[in-house]
Amino acid sequence: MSSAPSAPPALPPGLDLADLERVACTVAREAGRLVLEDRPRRLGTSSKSTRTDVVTEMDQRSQELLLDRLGALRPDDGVLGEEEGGRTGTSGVTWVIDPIDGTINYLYDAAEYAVSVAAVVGDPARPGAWRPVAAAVLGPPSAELFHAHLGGGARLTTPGGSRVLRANPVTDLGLSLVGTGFGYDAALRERQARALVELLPRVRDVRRHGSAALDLCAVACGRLDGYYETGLNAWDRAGGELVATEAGALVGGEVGGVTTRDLTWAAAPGVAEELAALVRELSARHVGSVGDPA
Ligand code: LIP
Repeated sequence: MSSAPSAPPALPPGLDLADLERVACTVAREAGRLVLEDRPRRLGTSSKSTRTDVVTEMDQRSQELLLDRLGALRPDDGVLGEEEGGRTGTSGVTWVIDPIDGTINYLYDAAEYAVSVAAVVGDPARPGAWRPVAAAVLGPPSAELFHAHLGGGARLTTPGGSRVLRANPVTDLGLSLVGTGFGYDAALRERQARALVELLPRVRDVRRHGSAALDLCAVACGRLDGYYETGLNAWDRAGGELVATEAGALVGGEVGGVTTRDLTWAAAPGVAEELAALVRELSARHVGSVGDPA
C-alpha cells in the first residue's frame, strides 16, 4: 500500500474551475458524438493486458480527438489517457481521460459506456498526490452528461434539461443497492468474486453495469446507494469521483478519502462508513494489492 501524501495539492493561482468544466463538457460531447455516430459495422479490436481486455479502434479515435481538442483549448495542460499518447504540461493541470469507459459494453453495443474527462491538479501517477477539480462524464446512447467542478455542485444535463444531483438519504446498508465491477485477469476475478460472496447478503442487491465512471455517477444521482471496485486506474475513476463528491457522496480507498487502484469506494453519506469498513475488510482479506498505483 503506497503512503499517500497528507494534504491534497493546492490549486494553481487563478484557475477558473467553471471554465475547466465547460471545456470538459465540450470535448466529452464531441468524443461521444464520434463513438456513437462513427462506429463501424465491423469494429476493429486488439487485446491489452489479457485476451479479454480489449481496445477498439474507436477507443483510439476517441482519445486522438480528445488529445487534439484539449491541445487546442488548453495547450499548456498535460493529458493522461487510458490509451497510448498522453503528454506532460506546464500549467499544473492534467486532463485524465477515458476515451471509452465500459469498452466491453461498447464492443457488444450495450448502452452502459461513457466518455470520461477530468481536469486534475497534482500528479495523477501517485496515489493521493492529485485531485480532480472539474469533470464531465457522458453516456452517448442516453445523451446524459454528468458534470461538476470543485465546490460547484454536480449536475445531470440532457437534451430535456439540467438538474442538480444529490446522493440518496439512505442510512441502512441492508437496504442499499451497491454497484461493483471486476478486472480482466482471471485470478483477480476469482478473488473479487470471493469478496462479493460475503458482501452480497449484507446489502439489498448488487449491480454490475460495466463502467466505473457511470457507476460513480449513479451514486451521485441516486441510481446506486454505493459502489466499490478494486483494480481501477485513475482514468476510470477521476471524473465520476468528482461528480459523486460534488453530489454529497463520500469516496475513499483503503485509507481515508484517497481512492487508489487497490480500492475505490463511493457511497451515500448515511451508509458510507459501514460500506467503507466492509469493503476494506473484504478487499484486504480476499483481494489484496492489485499493484501499479495510479
Ligand atoms: C472498465 C471499468 C469497469 C470495470 C471493467 C473495466 P474500461 O474500464 O470502468 O468498472 O469493471 O472491468 O475495467 O476497461 O472499459 O475502460
